[in-house]
Amino acid sequence: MSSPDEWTHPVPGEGPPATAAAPTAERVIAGLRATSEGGEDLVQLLTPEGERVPNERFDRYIADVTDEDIRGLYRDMVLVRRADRESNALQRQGQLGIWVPLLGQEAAQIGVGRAMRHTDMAFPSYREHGVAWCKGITPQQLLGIFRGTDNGGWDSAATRFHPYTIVIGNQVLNAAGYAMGQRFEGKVGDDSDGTAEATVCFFGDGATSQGDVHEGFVWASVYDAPLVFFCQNNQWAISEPTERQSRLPLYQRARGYGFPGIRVDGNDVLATLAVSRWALDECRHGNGPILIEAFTYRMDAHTTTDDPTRYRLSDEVETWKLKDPLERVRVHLIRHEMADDAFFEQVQAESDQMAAELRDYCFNMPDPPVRQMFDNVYSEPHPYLEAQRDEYVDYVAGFAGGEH
Ligand SMILES: Cc1ncc(C[n+]2csc(CCOP(=O)(O)OP(=O)(O)O)c2C)c(N)n1
Ligand SMILES: [Mg+2]
Repeated sequence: MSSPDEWTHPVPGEGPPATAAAPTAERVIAGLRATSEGGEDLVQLLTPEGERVPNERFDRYIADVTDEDIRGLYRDMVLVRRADRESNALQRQGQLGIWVPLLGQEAAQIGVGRAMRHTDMAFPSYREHGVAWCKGITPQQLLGIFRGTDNGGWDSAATRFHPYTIVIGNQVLNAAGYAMGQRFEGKVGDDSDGTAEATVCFFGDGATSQGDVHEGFVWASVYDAPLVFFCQNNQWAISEPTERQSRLPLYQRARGYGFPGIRVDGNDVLATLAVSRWALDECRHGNGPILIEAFTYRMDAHTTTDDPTRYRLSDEVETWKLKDPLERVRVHLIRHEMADDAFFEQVQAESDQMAAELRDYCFNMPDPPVRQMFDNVYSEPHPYLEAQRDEYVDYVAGFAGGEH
C-alpha cells in the first residue's frame, strides 16, 4: 500500500508497481497483517489477555461500571453468541432460508447497544443481532425475516430499532434523515434532564464504498445531525478484503466530511462501551455526527450461503481467535476474582435453556396471515394499498389451505 507521501510527489514511472490485479505473496501477507492489527490509534481498554489498559481519555466513560455490570456484559455476549449459533444450525436443518452470522462481533454490538438509551434510535443492516438483543428484541423475533415469513418481526417505533436493511448502505440515508429530524424537533442540545436523543446507524466496511453512505455523511455533517455512524470493520465484504475498499483506515474518512472519526477495538466490549458513550453524549449535546470504526472480525461465513475457505486463509481466522471478544472478558473476570464458577455455570444453563426455547419456537413457528405484509407500509391508511391487499387475500384464498 502506498503512503500519503507517495501520493503528493509522484515520480512518473517510479511509483509502486500495480499489483492489485495479481497480488504477490508479500502483498497477501501484508494484507493479513493489516487485518489483524488495528494500528496505534486503536482504543483498547481490555487486552486479548484480559488485562485492563488505562486510558486517560476514555476511562471516565466507564468509571461507573461495576463488577456486576461487567458480568452482565459477559452474559449478554454469551447469550447472543448462543442464539447466533443456534440460528445458524436451524438454517442447516432447513428451518431458515438463510442466516447471517454474528460470530466474532459480539463485543462491538453489545458495547454500543448497552451505551444507547431506549430513546436513541438504531438503524441496523442485517447482522445486528446483538444490538437487537439490547433493544429488547428476542432471538425468536429475528427468525421471521430469515425464514421468509415476515419483513421483520418487531415494532420499530416501540423498540426504536428499524427493520433490517439488506440493501447495502441504504439505511445510512434513512438514519441521516431521522437524525436531522431529531435536531429540527429540538431533541438535541440540552441533556440536563436526560431526554436528549441520538441515532446510531450500523453498516460494514464494504458499505463505505456505497454512494448512499457518502451522501448520508454529507447530509448529517452539514446539518450537525446527532448521528453516530457505527462501522463494523469485520475485515471482509463477502469475499472482498477491506484493502479493496479503502487506501486509508476507514475512521480517517470522517475528516473529509468535517466530523470526528475514531477507531475502537471492536473485540473489546469495555472500549466499545466507553467510546460509544462518548460519541452518543457528544451527539446528544449537538456535536454530532461522529464516525466510530469498530475494528473487529467476521469469524464465520458472510452468510450460510457463503464458503469463506474459497477466499481467505485459515491462518487469519486462527489469529483472530486469539482475540475472541468473550474470552478476554472471561479471563478478566476470573483473574480478578470478579466471578466464580457458579456464575459461569448459571450463564451456561441460561444459554442452554434459551437455545432449547429458540429451537422449539422455530420448529413450531406459525406463518403470519398473508394480509400482514401490507401493514405498516404507510403511516396512514391508503385506499390503493387496501384494494391490492383485498385482491391478494382473495387470490390466496382460492388455493387449498390459503385461507388467511
Ligand atoms: C446495494 C447492494 N449491493 C450489493 C449487495 C450484495 N451484498 C450483500 S452483503 C454485501 C457485502 C457487505 O459487506 P460489509 O458492508 O462489509 O458488511 P458485512 O456483511 O461484512 O457485515 C454485498 C455486496 C447488496 N445487498 N446491496
Ligand atoms: Mg464487512
